This record gives sequence, C-alpha cells and structure tokens, in this order.
Amino acid sequence: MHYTNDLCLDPSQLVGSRLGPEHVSSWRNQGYAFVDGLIPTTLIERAEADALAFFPQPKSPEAKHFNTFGSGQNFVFPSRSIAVNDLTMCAELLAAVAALLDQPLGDLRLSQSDLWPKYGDGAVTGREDWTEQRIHCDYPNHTLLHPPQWDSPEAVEVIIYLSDCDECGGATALVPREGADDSAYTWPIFNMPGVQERPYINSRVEAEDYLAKNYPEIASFRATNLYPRERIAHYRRGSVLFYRHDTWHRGRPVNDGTCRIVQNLTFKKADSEWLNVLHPGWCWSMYGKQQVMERWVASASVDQRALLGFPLPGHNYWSIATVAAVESRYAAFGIDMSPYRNALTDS
Ligand SMILES: O=C(O)CCC(=O)C(=O)O
Ligand SMILES: [Fe+2]
Repeated sequence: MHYTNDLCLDPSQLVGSRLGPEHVSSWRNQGYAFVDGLIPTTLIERAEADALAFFPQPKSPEAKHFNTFGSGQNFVFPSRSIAVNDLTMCAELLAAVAALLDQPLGDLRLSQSDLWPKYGDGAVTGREDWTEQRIHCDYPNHTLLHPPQWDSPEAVEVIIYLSDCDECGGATALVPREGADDSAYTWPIFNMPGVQERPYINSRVEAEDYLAKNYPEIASFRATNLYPRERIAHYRRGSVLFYRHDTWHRGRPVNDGTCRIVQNLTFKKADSEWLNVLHPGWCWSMYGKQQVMERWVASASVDQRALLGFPLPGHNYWSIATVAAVESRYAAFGIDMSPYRNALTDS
C-alpha cells in the first residue's frame, strides 16, 4: 500500500540487527528514525501474545478501563510479562539507543517502559481524549527543565508497534526537522498547550479551539508550520520509531473495533537527573508475590542492571561488604557478583 505522506520505513540501513549511520543521522537531524527488522520477530510475537491475553477485547465493557495512556501499571517494567521485559532490554534496542545518544550503556538509564493499548471505540471524552491528539512535544511530562539545544539531546523516546497499521490504523504523525533554520523548530519550544500558563489539553479539536480563542498567534503557528508538514509513520508489526522529547508529533485515531498495542520507552543520559522515571520506581514491585524483579536483577547483564541505576563494577558504592550484602539479597535467584567483586580486587 502506498501513502503519499508516508515516512520511509527503512530496513535498508540495518547492519545485522543494528542501526546504520543513516538512521543515527536521521534521528539527530530530523528528530526520528523509523525502522523495520531491528527487533527479533519472535520477541515481538511473544510480547504481542502476552498483551492480547491480558487486554480486553475491543468494544467490550472492560476496554473502557484502558481508554487513556498506559496499562494501569500492568506492563510497567518489570512487568508480569517476561517477554515485555525481554523486549525492554533486548540487545538490538539497547545498541540502537547507545548509538543514537553516542554513550556507553553504563551511562544511560531507563526512565519509561510500559505497554499502551489504544482502542478504536469512538469514545470522546472532551479535552482529555487521545483519539486524535493535538500536535505536541513530549518533554513537559518527562523533564523539570526544557530539552537542551537540538544538537545535545539527552534522551531517546521509542515506540515499538506490536500491531499492524493496515489493520488498526492509528499511525503516529511527525514533523521532520529540516535544518537549523526550520520555522517549525524555533527554540525554545512553547507553542503548545500544557506548558507555561496554558492548561494541558490532549484532543486536537479542543486544543486548537482553545488556542485560537486565547493564543491566536500560537494557533496560527501550528496551523502554518506543523499540521501541514505532518508525515505519517505507517508501521508494521515490529516497526520501531525512535524520536525525541523535542520532536513534534501526535497520535491519530485507531480503526473502529480494533486495539493497537505499542510499547513506549524512554532512555536518558544518567546525569540528566531532571528527567524523571515516569513510573512508581523500579523497586516498588519487590513486594510483589511473583518476585519478577528479583529474578530479573539476578539474571540481567551488568549493563542491563546499570540502566536501572544499579552501580557499575568499580563504582565507589562497592566494597567487600556491599558486594557481599547485595549478593546475599539476590543469592536465592542465582546472581553472579563476580564482575563487581573482581573490580574490587583489580582496583
Ligand atoms: O500513540 C501515538 O501514536 C503517539 C502518542 C503520543 O504521542 C503521546 O501520547 O504523547
Ligand atoms: Fe507524544
């Protein structure tokens, strides 16, 4: 199927299962990289199967509980679904994020990981409705500050599509940045609801009405520079959209009677303390009955642990005593503390 304003879904630059330089440059310059074939298909299928087994059928009364962002905490990392946890930390995704931010994984942190179902049920609930979103950048609900200037990005946002656009619709729209003088990307970025004194409004119609009445210059900026330049990310099952906190984009309506499932993730530079983890905290689930988190910590790699803030070998947290204490905490789950212990001996 051909769509005239499609974003190019680009597997051609993948090297093995890694992003190529064209993807990195697209993300750095245009604000996104949209790829296919990066994530192993079996991982996508396992995660999709777990999601379908959990989320209610479209049009069922239970689906109403999931008519806005998130999974009601059910798939927040570390989730009940081992497949979704595996997807969050899969080697191909982590290598891509490290390449985009040009940082070793040990200097990065996970700050968001959740599945979002989006139902095409025609339910319109006013300003909060996310069926057809206003065009926006995501930074206000991730950072206390403002994204740094364009050439110094501090985070990567990721949407992994676990559905197919030809069935579900709801393809995300983006405005590719065209160079330092792009009129859509004047800096700082305030031309939207939900920043400065303006209230947060999600729905496009409500947001643009509000802006036209109260901030006509902003409404006109958006009507001139943003909406006409939207490109549509016609995803397939397994496509990945890498974008940024300062990329203009929005969610679009999902087909009636279907449910689009995506995984939303953010990775950030470790020293960006002003960028928040969106969830209750990775340790909150340690009081859960399944001990999913304990098992995950024990079996994860040093880099994967570091993405949650677990200190790297050689960090000054580690001493003979703390290595032993942490080993004891996770011993029942089979943790191997030798990288941390060896770094002590080496130093
Ligand atoms: O669902 C999508 O396609 C995009 C969602 C989005 O941009 C948001 O909720 O901030
Ligand atoms: Fe967004």
